[in-house]
Amino acid sequence: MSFSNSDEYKILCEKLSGRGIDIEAVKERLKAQVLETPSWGYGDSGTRFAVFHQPGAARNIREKIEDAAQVHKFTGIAPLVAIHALWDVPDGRIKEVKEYAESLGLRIGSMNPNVFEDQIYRFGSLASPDRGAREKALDHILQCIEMAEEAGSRILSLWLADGTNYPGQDDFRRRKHRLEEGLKRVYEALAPKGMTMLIEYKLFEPAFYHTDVADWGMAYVLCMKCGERAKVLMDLGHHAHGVNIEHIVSFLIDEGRLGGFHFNNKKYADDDLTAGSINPYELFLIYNEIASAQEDPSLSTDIAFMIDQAANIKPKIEDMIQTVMNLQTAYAKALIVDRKGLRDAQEAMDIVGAERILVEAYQTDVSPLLKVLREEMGVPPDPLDAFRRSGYMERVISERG
Ligand SMILES: [Mn+2]
Repeated sequence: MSFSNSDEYKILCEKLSGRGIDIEAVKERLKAQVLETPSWGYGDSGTRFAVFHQPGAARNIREKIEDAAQVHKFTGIAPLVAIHALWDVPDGRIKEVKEYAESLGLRIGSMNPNVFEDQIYRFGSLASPDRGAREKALDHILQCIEMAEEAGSRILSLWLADGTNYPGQDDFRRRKHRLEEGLKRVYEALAPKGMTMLIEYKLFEPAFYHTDVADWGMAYVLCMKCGERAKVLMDLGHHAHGVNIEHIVSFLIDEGRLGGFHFNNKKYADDDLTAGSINPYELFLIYNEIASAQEDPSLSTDIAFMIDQAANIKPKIEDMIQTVMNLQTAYAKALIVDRKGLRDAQEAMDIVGAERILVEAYQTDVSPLLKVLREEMGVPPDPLDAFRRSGYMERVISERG
């Protein structure tokens, strides 16, 4: 029997029709969501204290791509995989990686330079007082643009570990000027190719006194100085406690400068936990801003929906499937918000009424809708359960050891 004939789906449809929701339109929008998983989320990872090895964890880029393909196979909405230049393609042979990904039904998503591991980056990369470090970083980023082009990737994601550890260590303004100069040179190389440069901000870590791109405002200013193809990348784990993330999302979308997300979740700092695992209501409120903006024809919502997380002890592929499912669930709930009712309540200054509309959508069990959606997309109704029963993990554990 098809899930679309189930009583639970019929009851949900009736309820949503009553709210004026077009359920077919909701499904179309859910089908159109494209998520990107990170290559680095499939290999062994850890904290600064220890790396606990997982049986069957991917050991190279081919295995990472194989694992990413599993996430897409079971969810149907994660066809992109992000590449970390030095970790994944140290020899620069991106064409082979691209072809292998395509043979498994994936495409290369964002290209991520690595300007934080080499010893020369001790005092930073593009903002470093060391000219040699700045030049090395710039050379590498320019190479990444070439690789991205070869890979068919449209996005260069820049995260710089630049910052200082002690007051007085370096001059804030001089660092800012060096950074601006470097970013402009990157932008000049990338914009004519039609690519987008994303600038990711982070409050602290690895630097502990100051970070050169510490928040969205600094990233936004740097983007404005480069040009319209430079946009802000928001990693959900890169804010201070209590920061209203959905407000930043809304503000940046309205300014046309929200370029992408790095989805994950945090309890304390940049914890890289499963998206939606700690604060699912926040994730819903973020998607609520996206869904609302998508319905405003005056706004462009060309946003890259990327995941940036690494499960240190949770099984990695299951973690990624869980995240994809949590993102899809949050989006589905955001799409069934009664927008007209919400606007009416806001205009009537009815605080309780407005909040109830959001909570009603958030508390709606959308699983009957997602089962029908997945059936229509030809993927299992419960991707996680299906993956567990597929025997994939058992096979790679025996093959990879
Ligand atoms: Mn990130």
